[in-house]
Amino acid sequence: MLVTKYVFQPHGDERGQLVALEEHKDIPFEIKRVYYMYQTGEGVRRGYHAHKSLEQILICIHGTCKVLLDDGREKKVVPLEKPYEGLYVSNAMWREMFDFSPDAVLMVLASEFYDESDYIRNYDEFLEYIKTHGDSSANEGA
Ligand code: T46
Repeated sequence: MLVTKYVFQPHGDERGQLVALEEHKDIPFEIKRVYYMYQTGEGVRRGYHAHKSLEQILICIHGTCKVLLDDGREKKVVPLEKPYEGLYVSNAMWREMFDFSPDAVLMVLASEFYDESDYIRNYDEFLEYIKTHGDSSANEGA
């Protein structure tokens, strides 16, 4: 499984750091939605789903967390520890987010508006979906 982590350009000066993200330039899709999670309780694990078509970039802009990626054949755990790093998560990829530090803010840039019908929330259904739809097309060559 290919894991794509983007390293964004921080524009630092004596005042501090600034990261700017533009769609189709720093981010490989049109950004239709931004959401973020914070005050995640100790020991909480979120996600437990895949998406049929949604592509996302996960950025832990404060604190740290980990993301489990599972393409149905292989699992990888990716730590997110830098506010200038973004993890690309393709469609047809099971994801779980965990090990949030108490100060973690996980921001997500998404290629589509919120649509509950795009979620696959059952792992067996996910494996079936992979079988019938083949590999994640969005992840190929990423
Ligand atoms: C994903 C991972 C990384 C909305 O109303 N609009 C939204 O855009 C989102 C993302 C969520 N919600 C509502 C739906 C639920 O009632 O917020 C509540 C929590 O969402 P959910 O349980 O889906 O959160 P996670 O952390 O399990 O998953 C989220 C995203 O939903 C998902 O697309 O890839 O973060």
